[in-house]
Amino acid sequence: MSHEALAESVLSRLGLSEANPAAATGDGHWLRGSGSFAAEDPSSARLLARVGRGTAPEYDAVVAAAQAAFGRWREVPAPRRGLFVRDLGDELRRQKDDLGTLVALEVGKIKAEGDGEIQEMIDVADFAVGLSRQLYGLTLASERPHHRMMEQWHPLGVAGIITSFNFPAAVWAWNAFIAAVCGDTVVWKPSPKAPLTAIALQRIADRVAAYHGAESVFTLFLSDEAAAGARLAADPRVALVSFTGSSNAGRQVSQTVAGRFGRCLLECSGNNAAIVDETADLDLALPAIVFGAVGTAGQRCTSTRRLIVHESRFEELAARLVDAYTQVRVGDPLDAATLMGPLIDPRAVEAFTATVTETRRLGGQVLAGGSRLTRPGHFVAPTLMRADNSWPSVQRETFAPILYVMRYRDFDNALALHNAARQGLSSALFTLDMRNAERFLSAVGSDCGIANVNLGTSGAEIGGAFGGEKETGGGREAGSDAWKNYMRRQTNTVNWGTTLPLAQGIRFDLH
Ligand code: UN1
Repeated sequence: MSHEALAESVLSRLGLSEANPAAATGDGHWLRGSGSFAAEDPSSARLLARVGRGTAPEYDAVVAAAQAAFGRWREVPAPRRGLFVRDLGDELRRQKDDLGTLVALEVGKIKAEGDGEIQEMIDVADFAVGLSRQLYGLTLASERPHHRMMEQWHPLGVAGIITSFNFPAAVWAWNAFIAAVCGDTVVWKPSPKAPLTAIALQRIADRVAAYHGAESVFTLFLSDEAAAGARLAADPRVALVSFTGSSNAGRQVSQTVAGRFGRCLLECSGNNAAIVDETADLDLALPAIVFGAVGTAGQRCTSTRRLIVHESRFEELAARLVDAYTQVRVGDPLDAATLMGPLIDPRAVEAFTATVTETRRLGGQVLAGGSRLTRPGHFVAPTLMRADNSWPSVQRETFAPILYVMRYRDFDNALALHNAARQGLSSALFTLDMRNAERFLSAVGSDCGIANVNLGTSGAEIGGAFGGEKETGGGREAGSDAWKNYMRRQTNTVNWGTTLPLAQGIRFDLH
């Protein structure tokens, strides 16, 4: 089937039309909004569909619905809330192929990665279902006789989820599925560059919610106006704002949320590096580095952007990378032979070109790629450059497939280069030396939220807590105990005795 014919049939099977609504209150009602914006296919620059623009009235309707639903949902026992997410996960299993294709169509990631993204949602659903029976609190030892102290976790409120185009489905699931089992309700504000995936997912959620009395647990608000995210950040009805996007935007969101004592969960820019030491297995390192740098066309926050190579291995690895880069098939994301699709839009291509030019001017040398491709759609060549870690272009996160390679002499030097970045999301070391490996993972090693040995910087499993330090924002999402971000902790003390002993030995006798 041709790309166009496939697009048409997938869109119609997922309930998308030429003109789509702007917002959903999660109980089967959709709102049109005022005006509209375009959803485009980045691999052809052609219009896929139009989407309504949500404005203040639609926003208020959505938040009001989520707020009212919270009043009910928080009383539903957590394991029952889990059943809703379980059925959602099953629905995603059934529609994985179509949804994976939609992600590939809308944001240009290759079909295998589009499918992988839906699998990531299914994995989170499974995790959340298990979690729904494990929202444990502690029982603590009281210092007073005949007292019991414990900790409970209660639902928090409405969670606002702002997602980026690059993971238009999975990052919503990381947040929304965990929030839902925790008893929160959700307002989703997806990227205006990926509205169709959001609408398709909301339609599925609406159908499943109707079976479970979970109406308005998931709601959706679409807009291409920058003010939409700011409105969510400023809204005191929104207890938690989970933001994925650039550090600059994240800084704004977090300052606004902090100003009203709201809670914020940030997953901002990364500038991830991999170190290859003198003992590394290059057969293993090579595909990991190429997938990390070229996968999703370098548009993951976990993408490998800097490669720090021991001088004894530099020439060999550089030559093998150049060879691999020239073999990466760039093209239609729906073609099974393609390894790299387009960038998201013309602005991303401009940022790529400007960054390559700037790095060249600073003295950088292009080893592979370096230019945009002359074909319809927003395609660039996977690019490998020799560069210096201190250059401003290397210090910035450019959402494009540019990998900067640099050499080092001793491991101290490698670690210093590695940590000399403002961002701190993901990191990797390729080594067979256990001392280097352990040091990399130690308190004086990688300063990132994610540190891997003998695998790449991207492609984390959902079972771990995902997020990073420094300008990445400090948030942790998905697995481990990230659920605690979506709940409020309450410390309880019960006196089952007949006297009133005070803590800290204070005496207060009323005579
Ligand atoms: C992101 O780029 O925002 O670890 C998320 C990964 C994916 C998630 C990336 N599981 O690369």
